[in-house]
Amino acid sequence: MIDPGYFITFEGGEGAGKSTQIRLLAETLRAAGHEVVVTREPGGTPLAEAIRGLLLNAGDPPDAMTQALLFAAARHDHVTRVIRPAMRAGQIVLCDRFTDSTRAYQGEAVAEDALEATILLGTAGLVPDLTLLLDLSPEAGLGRARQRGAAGDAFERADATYHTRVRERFLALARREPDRILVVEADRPPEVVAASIRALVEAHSAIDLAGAGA
Ligand code: Z5A
Repeated sequence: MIDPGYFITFEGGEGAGKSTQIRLLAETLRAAGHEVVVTREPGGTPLAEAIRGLLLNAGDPPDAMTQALLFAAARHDHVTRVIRPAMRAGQIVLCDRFTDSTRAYQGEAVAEDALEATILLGTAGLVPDLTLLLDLSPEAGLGRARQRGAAGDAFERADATYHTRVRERFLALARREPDRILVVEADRPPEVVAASIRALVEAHSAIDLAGAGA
């Protein structure tokens, strides 16, 4: 059965503006009369939020395969309890990070076939309808996060070349799946980025952004 809802994920490096843009798109969609669920990964359920705490606050981070398995466990709980039910109810789900983050971050150290196996188990086959990749240099993104006063989680503390390779892996994923993953230049003022995102959603989905309430 095809779910009547729609699933949009936001991806990109640290500080790229994903949370900001999800909030702005959710406002636009709600004003147009849509029911919207905003969620995030790792997280979105009490169990997955607990796993998030284990992963992001680890003083001695586990190896990448252990991370991938924990992300998959968190994701399975999130997909089955939150994302799928919302889509069955015809809602639009906006999710801050999803499987492409696993590919971009854990893909550094886990072989592709093993990583894809964890992803398939975690998602039970769910693939986003649309993914917006907010592309920004790691220097700019980490600078924004530091300005905000973030303490820096286990991933942020990785060296700058690691974040550059993460960015390259995200862009390679977009080249591999150009119909699903759309690259958005994130080094522009938030309202300009938001306008680009609205235009992309209008052009690449059947979602009506004008709606009765707009
Ligand atoms: N991870 C993984 O390894 N594998 C996985 O499968 C998954 C995740 C799912 C989760 O971090 C970490 O988990 C992540 C990868 C790993 N680590 N890293 N790095 P997170 O979700 O907590 O952190 P984040 O995604 O990097 O969130 P963030 O720092 O909050 O970034 P953001 O949501 O993209 O940005 P923002 O909060 O909207 O904006 C950041 C600041 O910039 C803020 O002060 C804004 O006001 C400002 N901002 C936003 N937009 C702009 C523009 N356009 N111009 C100027 N300033 C702006």
